[in-house]
Amino acid sequence: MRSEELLAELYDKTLTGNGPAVLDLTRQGLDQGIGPETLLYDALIPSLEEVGARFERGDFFVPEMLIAGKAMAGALDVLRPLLAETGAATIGTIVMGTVKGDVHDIGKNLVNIMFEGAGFQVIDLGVQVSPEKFIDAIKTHKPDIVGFSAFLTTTMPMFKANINALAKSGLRDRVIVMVGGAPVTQEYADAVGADGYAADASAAVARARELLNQRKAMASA
Ligand code: B12
Repeated sequence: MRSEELLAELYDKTLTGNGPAVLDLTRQGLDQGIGPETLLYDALIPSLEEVGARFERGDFFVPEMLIAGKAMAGALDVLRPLLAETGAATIGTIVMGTVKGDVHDIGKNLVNIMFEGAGFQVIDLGVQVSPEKFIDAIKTHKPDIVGFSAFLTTTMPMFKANINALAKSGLRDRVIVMVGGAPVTQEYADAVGADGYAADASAAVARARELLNQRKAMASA
């Protein structure tokens, strides 16, 4: 199969939530030399965006979203070691979680993979993470960064709730707060008082590096 055909097929099979075919095509794509980023950004992610658009129009329902999400997650398992392939020394620690009330984890998992690939130690708290659980993890692991992921407009306010909880525990200045997720914008991140926002996993790593360097420069000034 030509690369374009394979990517189109991967897009279609993700859209229809055909997990086994998505796995096959992902492996086949890698075998014939298509890069993991290409499979991700030119087929899998656009397909999930279309799933979301169809859900919004009322053409798809929750079960369709669920099977498409599962198919994508299967492909991510195959791509994970390739995306995270690096010998980089640990450059920082990040505690990551999807906020309370929200179960979307594909975007967060992708961010984690890219952070691991860039040499971060990632402590993933999973989904539906309460402010208390974030606080406990920050006390235990003393990360450089904490990342909050939200995919629903109704759960985005948890960013502020988490930041308030950090302030209340006296931890706000000890950790860099990054936020993200499909509906999140730079304006929203600024409004809730986060230190950093990024629209995708690669940008998240770049922004994290910037923020860490800024902090180091401030500490040595
Ligand atoms: C798959 C999916 C599901 C699956 C989730 C499976 C899973 N394990 O994650 C299931 C079926 C469970 C689901 C459920 C629901 N969903 Co849903 N879902 C989706 C869908 C189609 C894809 C999401 C996804 O994984 N995208 C792929 C990833 C890679 O997305 P991404 O944004 O590119 O991710 C990047 C960035 O966001 C960023 N990022 C992410 N996190 C972080 C964190 C940090 C710190 C940083 C810096 C960056 C960052 O980096 C990521 C990687 O590059 C979206 C549609 C969409 N357009 O997002 C709807 C969508 C998010 N869901 C939606 C809805 C409404 C729901 C439900 C309420 C439906 C219902 N009636 O029950 C429930 C809510 C359940 C809950 N309590 O959380 C709406 C939200 C609307 C809104 N404005 O709030 C969407 C937008 C669909 C739509 N267009 O209407 N969903």
